[in-house]
Amino acid sequence: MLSSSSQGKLVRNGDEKKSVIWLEGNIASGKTTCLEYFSKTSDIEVLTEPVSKWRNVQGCNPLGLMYQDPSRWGLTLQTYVQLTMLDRHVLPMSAPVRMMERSIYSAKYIFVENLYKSGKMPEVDFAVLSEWFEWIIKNIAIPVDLIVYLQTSPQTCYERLKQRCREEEKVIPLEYLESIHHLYEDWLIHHKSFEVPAPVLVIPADHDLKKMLHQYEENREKILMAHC
Ligand code: DGT
Repeated sequence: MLSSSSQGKLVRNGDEKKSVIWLEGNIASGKTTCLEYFSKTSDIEVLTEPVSKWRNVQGCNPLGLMYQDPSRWGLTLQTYVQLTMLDRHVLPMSAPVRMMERSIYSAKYIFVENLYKSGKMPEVDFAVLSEWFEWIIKNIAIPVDLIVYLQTSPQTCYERLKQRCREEEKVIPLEYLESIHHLYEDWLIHHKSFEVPAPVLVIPADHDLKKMLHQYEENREKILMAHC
């Protein structure tokens, strides 16, 4: 499904058209597999989420701290997520097509929103982060031509999460994934919450690996020709 709420921008470099795709989806929705598929089969630039930085900034682990005590460490993590995602967005492009795992938008509209709405982020922390975010998107160009949304059920993500057994994520309950899911659906499917900065391509992502690879193959052209 290709929705039409586009404000997609073109990035021009000389005469060459460049396009930027954001890959969005719940935790453990299969973004890594999707990125791997496209990086192996096309000449594109892939930017993964800087999770290793969130797990180790000068010897500290803000991701782990946030899961242990979100009220205390939510602002710390989200400030760093905002910085590191912005750093990704403004990197000069090294190929005509860039596929990027998540965005500064989902960090704010999904994860910060979730912390705040669930009562785990104090109002003052939310206000400061929101002002930072608004300043960034007003003053810094953050191009995007297409959002690919891997749509999963929270239950599927929960099963995958248990399988991969990442230390920090052992404390994540199903309810957390359900909240993230609803925020994504309200944003990208129902257009009920926040601005959607590009058209959205929805890929059902509850399937096994074989079927997922088949779907990526089927949607390949649509995704790689995002700027046309
Ligand atoms: P995949 O391939 O779809 O399983 O994706 P992963 O595992 O490479 O990445 P993902 O989305 O599960 O994110 C890694 C961890 O970082 C996960 O525990 C969720 C967390 N995370 C990502 N962005 C944010 C954020 O902005 N705020 C918070 N609180 N957590 C975040």
